[in-house]
Amino acid sequence: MFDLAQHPHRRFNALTGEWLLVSPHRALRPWQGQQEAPDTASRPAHDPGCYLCPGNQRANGVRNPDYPGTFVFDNDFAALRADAPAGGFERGGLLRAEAETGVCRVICFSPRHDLTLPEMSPAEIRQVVDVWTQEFATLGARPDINYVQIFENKGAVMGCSNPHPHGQIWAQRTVPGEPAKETQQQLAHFETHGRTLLTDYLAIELAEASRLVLENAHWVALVPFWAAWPFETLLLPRRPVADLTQLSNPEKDALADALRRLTIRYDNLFQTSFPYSAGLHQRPTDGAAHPEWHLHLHFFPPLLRSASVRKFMVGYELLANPQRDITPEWAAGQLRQQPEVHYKEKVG
Ligand code: H2U
Ligand code: ZN
Repeated sequence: MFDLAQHPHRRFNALTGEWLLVSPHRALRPWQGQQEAPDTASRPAHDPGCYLCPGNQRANGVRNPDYPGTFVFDNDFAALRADAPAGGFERGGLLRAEAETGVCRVICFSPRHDLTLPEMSPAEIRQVVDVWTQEFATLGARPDINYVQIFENKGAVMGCSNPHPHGQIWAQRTVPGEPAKETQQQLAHFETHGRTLLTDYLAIELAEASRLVLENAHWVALVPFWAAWPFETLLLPRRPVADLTQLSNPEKDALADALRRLTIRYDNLFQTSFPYSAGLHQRPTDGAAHPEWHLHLHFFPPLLRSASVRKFMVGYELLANPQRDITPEWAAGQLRQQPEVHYKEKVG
């Protein structure tokens, strides 16, 4: 009898149209590999050497204002530039290149150097949601911007260069690979069923309940059936909206609440500042309404069984497709068990 919890199988990612391999029995294998140093450093509220703290000088010499809440600026080392020359390159149909233009921004979530999202208040996180919304609206309205990617790298293991709470925005002319795949999958579903793919997916997950992590009036966080990273989650609104600007005030407050509670659970899981790359997926800003698009947030955390053991995508994953050992259902159960009071608050 086939059992999702025990037997090797592959799962379909309905959002991207790709498959992943799940090997539940491998979770028991001994670990003699590399150990990460957990992030236990205590930080000052203001670090004179931090290029994101209020009043400090950045790498390009500009001084940050004495900002009281969030603060957004153009990335001084932007990967995309609005004024890059147009043009392209082609050889025999196989070597192809196109000039790409865009804008990169950095968002400080808080003036406090020592905080992270789970340690901020609901009202402070709501300010972050509002900045994301404004930036999406302004950048997305530009004729030269057809996609706005908002994301956060958290923790040194995710390549984050600075512990000051911050995220980034890369906005560009073309729709990049992941949102392009999701557009295709969501469009196909919407054309067939007249409802968004994630509306129908959420109904199944609410009925099954085994992969749910937390809920509030407007949002649900769950470990997706097709999760590739150990504690990967998807945070999605119950109402099918295509982008942040379509959210009501109560929905934005509820997003802040869900973000806070989810990231607290992450930190509590291994009693550490839990590293991840996370971000929003929203409709392309190409002028079309995109009713097939159902906005959502992905969290991709690398930690596997403790703060010191992380997953790498190597070997089979690089050459074939993603693979995981612990099941999404087991991971969801672990996250469900976590309290929603931050562990630092408990001891402190
Ligand atoms: P991480 O989120 O991966 O740590 O990146 C921080 C960004 O901040 C990075 O893209 C930018 C870097 O280019 N940055 C500035 O814009 N100004 C600075 O003075 C330093 C870093
Ligand atoms: Zn700082």
